[in-house]
Amino acid sequence: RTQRMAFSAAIVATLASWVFNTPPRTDVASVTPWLAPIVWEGTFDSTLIDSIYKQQNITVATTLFALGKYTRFLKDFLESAEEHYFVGFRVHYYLFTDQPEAIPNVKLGQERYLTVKKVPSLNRWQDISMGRMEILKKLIENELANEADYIFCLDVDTKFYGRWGVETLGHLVGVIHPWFFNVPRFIFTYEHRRESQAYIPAGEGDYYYTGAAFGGSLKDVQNLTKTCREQLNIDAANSIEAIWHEESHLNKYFFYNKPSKLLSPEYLWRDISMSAGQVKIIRFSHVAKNNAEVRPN
Ligand code: 2GW
Ligand code: MN
Repeated sequence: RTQRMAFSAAIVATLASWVFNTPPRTDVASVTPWLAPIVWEGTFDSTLIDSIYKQQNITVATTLFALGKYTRFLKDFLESAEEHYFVGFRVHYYLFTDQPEAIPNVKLGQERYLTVKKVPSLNRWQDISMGRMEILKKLIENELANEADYIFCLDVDTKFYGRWGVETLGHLVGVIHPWFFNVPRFIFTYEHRRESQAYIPAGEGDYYYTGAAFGGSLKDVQNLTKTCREQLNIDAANSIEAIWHEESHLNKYFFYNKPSKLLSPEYLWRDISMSAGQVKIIRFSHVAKNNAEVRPN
């Protein structure tokens, strides 16, 4: 009976939002306290927003790292991205790998480009994970200036299952981590040691953001990668490593530089079988992986 009531409440809310222009989602916050939108299914009209961005001739750079055994994730990532990610818009993937010969041959659509860049193999996973900020900063500074308008930096052990489109564009864009969207702040796994540059005082912070997806305009993401890299270097010099590595530094950056748009966990789910009421659609998700098998020792 409660289920039936919830169902009819959802229908009434949808009808009301069409007829009276009322907010479509009342079960989630769709705006932050600093008035940045939080993108949830039902908060935007995809046809309308596509038509607005269609007039702008934009290019979205998308960076990916696949070192060591992580090249095995590329096929699913690229094939699913071609199906769901900025469909109808110009996308340029920049793929960093230590094995260009292991890149699968995926057929890309019109106005979709892939540039493969060889990087040295790294064995310490900390170097792979944290070296990304340095490489991203250099890519943006040296190559992207006249090549792209926006950039997204994504983990490769992932796959698209639904639309990820122009509704995600903004100056500085963070994605709420799927484990922390409906928990109190004291649960957030920020870095709480003062000695680290990623330090956030207990009881502070806004949201807990994932390190697996972030983006924005070139200028804003350049500043983000530059700052995170500097802070990571200071930590390295002091022999301290933040609890969740560059994700901790990203969270510190977003605390002091508020994102202009947030994406709900629809845009980075953790396991396709994990369920939650507010998440009506899974657009992008980490795939289940056997860490012992894919990570170097
Ligand atoms: C190897 C050993 C241990 C951890 C990672 C790696 C590794 C990572 C690798 O051998 N090859 C490689 O290409 N990577 C790249 O780094 C790849 O793009 C991968 O998606 C990304 C992050 O590593 P991942 O996906 O194993 O880490 P997660 O899924 O636990 O990610 C979260 O935490 C990380 C920091 O601990 C990052 O912040 C990441 O962005 C988060 O999603
Ligand atoms: Mn990952």
